[in-house]
Amino acid sequence: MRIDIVTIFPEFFDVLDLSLLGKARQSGLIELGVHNLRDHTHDRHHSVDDTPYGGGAGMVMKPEPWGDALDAILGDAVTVKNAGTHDDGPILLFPSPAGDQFNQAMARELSLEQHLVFGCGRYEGIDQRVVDHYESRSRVRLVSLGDYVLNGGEVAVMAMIEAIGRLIPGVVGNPESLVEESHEDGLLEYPSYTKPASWRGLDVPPVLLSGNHGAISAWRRQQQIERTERVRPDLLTPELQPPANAKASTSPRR
Ligand code: JCE
Repeated sequence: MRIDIVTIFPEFFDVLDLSLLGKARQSGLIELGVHNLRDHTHDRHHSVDDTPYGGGAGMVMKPEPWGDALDAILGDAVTVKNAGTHDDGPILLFPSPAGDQFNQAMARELSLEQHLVFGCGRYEGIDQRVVDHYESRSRVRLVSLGDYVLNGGEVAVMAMIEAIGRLIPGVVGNPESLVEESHEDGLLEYPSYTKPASWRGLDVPPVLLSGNHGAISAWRRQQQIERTERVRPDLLTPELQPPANAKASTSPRR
């Protein structure tokens, strides 16, 4: 997978040299390009922002540097929208509190793509025409990490790249550890324990020391269900959850 990021803080992404994602880059599973938006300005002060039309607090990111930066990444690749395959050109992703909420299903879908391009906004956001323009040239999605406001898209992109990157075959050493984790089966994970069997007066649940693998599986499943009922009952009522996207929806097309 190729991932490009446009940002005014390229150093932010230096940490992607580390750990699992760093190894995936060294082995060529993930190809990463981090681009400084200011390299696509043409004025003496390398301005990326300006005052909002109509007034209001704060500044808005100017469209021209975004256009130049994204054109340089997309090239003149003609993209066919919604052709239904995963090789219809790059997907442009803009973190935004107004986006669809990012989740494990979205991470799964995006992990199948060949090319993701992330645009990191700052200030009060990016001139709306940037999204409007690229929607006519490629697939564009606004994505939100959750219902809180960040100062810009960088932290959101970091989280999404970690969630997506670990789903690419070969990035995580043991693929079984992917299946067992929270959200992949719609339930939270069971509690985990390691040695010692007793610590500060707290004992590991005896069933885990029993060697009875059937009993262990049943106990873990029960723990998952109880935990999910207690802290995330919404996960147990799928009809209350919005579909991850139109394609994944089981309801008939309108
Ligand atoms: C961002 C800002 C809206 C005023 C670019 C915030 C995503 N889940 C998320 N929370 N926050 C974001 C996010 C993403 C990109 C930008 N801001 C700040 N957003 C209104 C200010 C600017």
